[in-house]
Amino acid sequence: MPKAGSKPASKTDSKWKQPVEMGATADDGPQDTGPQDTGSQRCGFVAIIGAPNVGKSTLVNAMVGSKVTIVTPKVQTTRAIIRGIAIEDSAQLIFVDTPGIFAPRRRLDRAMVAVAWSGAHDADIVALIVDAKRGLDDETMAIGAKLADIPATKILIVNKVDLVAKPSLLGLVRGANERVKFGATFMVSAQSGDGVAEVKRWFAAHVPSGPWHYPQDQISDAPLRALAAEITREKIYLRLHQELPYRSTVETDVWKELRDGSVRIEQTIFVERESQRKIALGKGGQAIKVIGAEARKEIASLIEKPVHLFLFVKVRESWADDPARYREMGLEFPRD
Ligand SMILES: Nc1nc2c(ncn2[C@@H]2O[C@H](COP(=O)(O)OP(=O)(O)OP(=O)(O)O)[C@@H](O)[C@H]2O)c(=O)[nH]1
Ligand SMILES: [Mg+2]
Repeated sequence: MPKAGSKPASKTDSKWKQPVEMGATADDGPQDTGPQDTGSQRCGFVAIIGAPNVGKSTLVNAMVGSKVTIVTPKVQTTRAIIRGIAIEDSAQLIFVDTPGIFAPRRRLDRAMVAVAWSGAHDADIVALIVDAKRGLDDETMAIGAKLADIPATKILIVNKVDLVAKPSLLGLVRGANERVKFGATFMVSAQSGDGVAEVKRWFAAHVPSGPWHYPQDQISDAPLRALAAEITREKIYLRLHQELPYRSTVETDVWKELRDGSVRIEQTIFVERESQRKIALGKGGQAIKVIGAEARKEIASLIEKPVHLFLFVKVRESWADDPARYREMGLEFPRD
């Protein structure tokens, strides 16, 4: 319930970091950090890690209670670290969504896996997410083996329990706990929300004591322009198939508030070849039109303003070897 006298939470107010015009600097510093009685506050970073597609981003959204990170049925959807913030009792929980960890080949893959591990190393608590149906496959076992290097408290979250019969989970849980020392084990369905509240309460009780890092109604630290680019990327992942989603990236170039209260947004979709540009556009521009319409609708509802979205598809053969693209995504550029 909103506190008497507190400002109404508006999505373009403090819940989201404000868009920053090109060239300006974002204010990342801590601001108004909630209740004055900071003595009883707890606050901590909870890294959500696991193999691709196990439901990490779905779980982060469920914990936050809002969509802060994109979700698709395809592997390798999340490419960088996305923080989603939630309050539980006196605790501020900063959930760190990470890219799925797998055996990387391309430079972009390596950057994604590296940032996922750095998220885990920087966290107060690391939650390993395992897909109940896939079980302890090679990818998850390899992650488990490397978890020993991380001193933080580790917990196991078995997700997608809606897809399997409960008794079959016992072997999975036992096997995982024999390999890694987990402080707790949970079974959830991030999609339906089953079991999510219980995990959240556990996190709230186990993050360190200390003042909150963010204002109490903030749910993400990502600039809106970055989130808008992610939303368009999600629509690409949902609409286009095979190689294309993995050979493309999206950037917001222009974010302009117009006098009539609407926002003009221009985004570039980079692809590697002319043939990919043709697929992205679709016959008579049909594909890009649908992607644009879906992204526009979602961005407009997110910022609660009318949006004019302009998408440009550009061929940039070596975008995946260009440090500028990595900077834009919030990734370290792997030199080798
Ligand atoms: N049945 C079921 N599906 C789920 C559940 N959680 C997530 N999913 C689905 O699993 C797919 C992958 O979900 P994501 O949240 O994108 O997975 P991720 O681990 O973030 O994937 P990457 O970012 O690619 O590593 C999507 O189709 C989700 O709808 C769940 O609890 N039950
Ligand atoms: Mg994800």
